[in-house]
Amino acid sequence: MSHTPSHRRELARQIAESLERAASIAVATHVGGDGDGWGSAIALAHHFAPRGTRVRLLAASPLPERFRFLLPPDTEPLGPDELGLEALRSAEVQVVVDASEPGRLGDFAPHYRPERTVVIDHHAVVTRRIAAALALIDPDAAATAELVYDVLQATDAPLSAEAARALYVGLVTDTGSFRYSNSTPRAHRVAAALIEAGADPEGLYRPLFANLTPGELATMRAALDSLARDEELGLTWAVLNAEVARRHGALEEYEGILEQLRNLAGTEVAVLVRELEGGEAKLSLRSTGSADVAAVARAFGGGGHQKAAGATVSGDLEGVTARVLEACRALLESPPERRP
Ligand SMILES: [Mn+2]
Repeated sequence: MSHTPSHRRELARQIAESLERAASIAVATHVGGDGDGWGSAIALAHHFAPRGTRVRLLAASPLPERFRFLLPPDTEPLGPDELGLEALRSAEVQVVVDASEPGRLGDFAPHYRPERTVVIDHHAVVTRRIAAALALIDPDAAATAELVYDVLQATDAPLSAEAARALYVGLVTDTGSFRYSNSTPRAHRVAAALIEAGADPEGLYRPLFANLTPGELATMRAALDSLARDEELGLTWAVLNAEVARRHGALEEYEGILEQLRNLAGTEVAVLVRELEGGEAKLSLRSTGSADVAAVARAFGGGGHQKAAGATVSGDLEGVTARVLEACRALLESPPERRP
């Protein structure tokens, strides 16, 4: 096991107590849930359901196929339909993982009751916070999975292999397989404890990372065909129109494309703009250095971290691309000390 940092201990204990006391809990992550959000949510289900707690997983947007193998048997996350909303409204404790802002909760947002809400997250909160009775929010944590690990350590039940696997998926995806700057000594210590509890890094690698379909590879090729760059500024971008994504089958995860853009030598900021149905486009921004791409995302109504951020913008692909490139150029042209 790895010891919980002292500044988190009291809150982790209070959250553990509140979850242990509850007869029913509903757990949700943000819209567009990733490995950390789903891994954290599913780990809570694995930990508390066997002890008689009624645990419902909520899907503000569908669970990506590649995380489905983590689910407990006979568990299906509930979308924001009548059944899902009722599960949330009736839960004694309403848990949100990997999100702190109400805008991230999708159609479930209006149904949270602050006195029953628990938030566990590692994002720096920039807009409004979700009102909650208990909130363990620590941007120093490598992943929300690290904080959920701390909460589970504060319960009186040992960590199961299933919960450990789900948390390991959260850590490995949010740290870019332990390569990003959040790959802290603590992240590695928690990973070690999760492996000791039964997480198998090689066994998890294949379903997570080695599961591309031919259509997804073709989509990736189409995106890379559009690759363009401003060498002087270190700005690299690619676009993906909706027609290509439709033809080849949309990727559940665009991280692979972004990784190639980011890996191109000299890239400071990488941008992927993809056209959505209905006159919108999704921006994904990555920074390899000190440029704060979250500032650009916020200017387009989105958010994220300094090194990884995104936004959904209305407008056609060309117009949105031109606007985001202009914002990225302005960011890269500002002297580093004046960057937000
Ligand atoms: Mn996360």
